[in-house]
Amino acid sequence: MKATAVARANIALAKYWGKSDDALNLPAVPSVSLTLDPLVTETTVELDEGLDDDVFELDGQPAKDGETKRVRALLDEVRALAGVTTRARVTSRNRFPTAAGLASSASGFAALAGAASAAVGLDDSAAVLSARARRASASAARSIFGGVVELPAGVPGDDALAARPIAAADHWDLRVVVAITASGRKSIGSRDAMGESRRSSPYYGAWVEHAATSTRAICDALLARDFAALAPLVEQSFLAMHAVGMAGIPSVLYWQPGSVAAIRTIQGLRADGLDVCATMDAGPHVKAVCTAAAAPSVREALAATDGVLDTLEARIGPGLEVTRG
Ligand code: 2P0
Repeated sequence: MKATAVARANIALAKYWGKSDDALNLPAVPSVSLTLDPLVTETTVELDEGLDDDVFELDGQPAKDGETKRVRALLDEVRALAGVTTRARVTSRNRFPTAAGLASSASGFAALAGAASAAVGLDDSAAVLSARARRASASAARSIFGGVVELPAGVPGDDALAARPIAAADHWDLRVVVAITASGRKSIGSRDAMGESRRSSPYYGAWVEHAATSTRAICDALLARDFAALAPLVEQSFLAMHAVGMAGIPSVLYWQPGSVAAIRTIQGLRADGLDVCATMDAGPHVKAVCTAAAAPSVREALAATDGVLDTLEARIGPGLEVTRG
């Protein structure tokens, strides 16, 4: 009645932004990501007859009510399937700085899905765990798998939607150098921001329409290990996502001066012949995706860029690992 799971953060090269079904948390567009090492969340779920309610501790502190509610929803789902009513103690630790702008919700809900299922005695497939993690946070569906992972767009009502691996972690030795450009919490969370985009951005329809073509081309470039083809497509995906948000009312503008400076550094390195491109998520930090050979120069150049406070480096890693007991 106790299990521990480890899952890793992921970074989307083709971005998820917008939902086709809010109740089932289905993405309106397909996305493709790299699972990242060593950006790990470790989560233990232990059923405890002595508890009146679920308890969720995150990084050594009692979690906020909103976070506990999302955890409880996932626990309720697995308890109902297993015919169990016992409350659970959930302990989760992020082994990476949450300020790095690499969503801990992805690794967190992937690890929770794995640990909760094993703790109640279910023997779920990775696809079932991915669909369960998706209901909690769509990017978490991708962190169930290692390597290069695709989450298709969801058809409204399709509650079985899961991510799927399209290449193993050793397919291509890519690195991700994160340039941290701000401290503190971001202005608006991605869930609210993507909702605003759907409601009020004039570019939302074009974004959704273009996503299938764009994601297919990004998958093809990844599978062919074709960096020259990949780089402009990855930058188009994040720039289009941010443009959609910026054009909403209220506008969602995550960029800081250091974000623009870091993008210019990355594009300058590419013009000089390095295999590197930029991407950004729902925050001000810039992530450089590059080959292993380019990584030392990329990190050095970003660390020397005005407005970049710190850098960290990740590589492609494995999927969910679960231990019972
Ligand atoms: C992504 N993001 O593809 C995109 C790019 C942020 C920018 O997935 O509402 O926390 O929980 O499904 O998964 C962040 O969104 O949103 C995200 P919910 P989630 O990585």
